[in-house]
Amino acid sequence: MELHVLGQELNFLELEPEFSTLERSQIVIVPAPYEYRTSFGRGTCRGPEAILRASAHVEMYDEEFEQELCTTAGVATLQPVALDGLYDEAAIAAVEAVVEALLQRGKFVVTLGGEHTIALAPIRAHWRRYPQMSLLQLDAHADLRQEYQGAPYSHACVMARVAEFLPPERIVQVGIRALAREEAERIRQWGIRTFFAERLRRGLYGERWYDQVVQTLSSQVYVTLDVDVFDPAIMPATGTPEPGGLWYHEVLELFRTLIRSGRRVVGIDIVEFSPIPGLHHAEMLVARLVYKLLNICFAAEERLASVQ
Ligand SMILES: [Mn+2]
Repeated sequence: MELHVLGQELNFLELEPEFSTLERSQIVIVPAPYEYRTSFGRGTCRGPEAILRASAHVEMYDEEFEQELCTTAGVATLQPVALDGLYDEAAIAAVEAVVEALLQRGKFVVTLGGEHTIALAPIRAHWRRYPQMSLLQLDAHADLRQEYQGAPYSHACVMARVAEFLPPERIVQVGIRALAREEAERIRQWGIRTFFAERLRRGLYGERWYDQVVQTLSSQVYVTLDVDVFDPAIMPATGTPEPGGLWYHEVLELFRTLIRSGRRVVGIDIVEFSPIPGLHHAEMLVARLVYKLLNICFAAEERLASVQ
């Protein structure tokens, strides 16, 4: 498969060719601007481009790990996957083929959506490569409806589609605070581990809820992060914002806890970012998040222990 990267003026972190060719880079960003069945606010197809544009203002140096990961590991950014005229399974298959090709080359892949449905593509590709993996879903919504408005490929159903191939007891949800009765029943029936935002705030998972979450995960973890997991105060730019969400530092601490435990993140997608023109803090949050999560995932366990 022919894969083409974006040039310096458009790529993640505005990286020079020296640090952003496909051959040299360990990390590859895949923009997947899919939008078909958003139900409330629209615009998530413009998410990847806004994230990449904002990333030009992200510092390459990470003060926590005292490194410039982008120059040591290299980060390539692919041209957006061409999704015009492709819907549901056809769009998912197009992105899946790209992620598959990258995994075959041994790359660490970050997929940028687009609506949550498109996460099915990297999840399936990673699951084939890491059949024992757990799936960590950071989200305000359970996304476990069998169908939504008659569509089984709605963003509100993505985890129900995942549960058709990945054993549902390996799905771990964090930050959930809006779900339908059928989804609550499915969580119980299928044995999905769900950490509700409200219970987390009430201390029902202990003071360090991060540990409780991490203990439910297997040694290889794929992460699907819907930006509506964040509180709308810091992340209003998403189709279906819900009050009472997580804070930026909490999501980072969850990742640190995960890596410190010796588990490995095998891939990440970040979906449902829907830029609001002129609202720079939201796009900066996602751009910083992508880079910071990479820094944490690429830091050795000992490194994390020493900065604890
Ligand atoms: Mn979602």
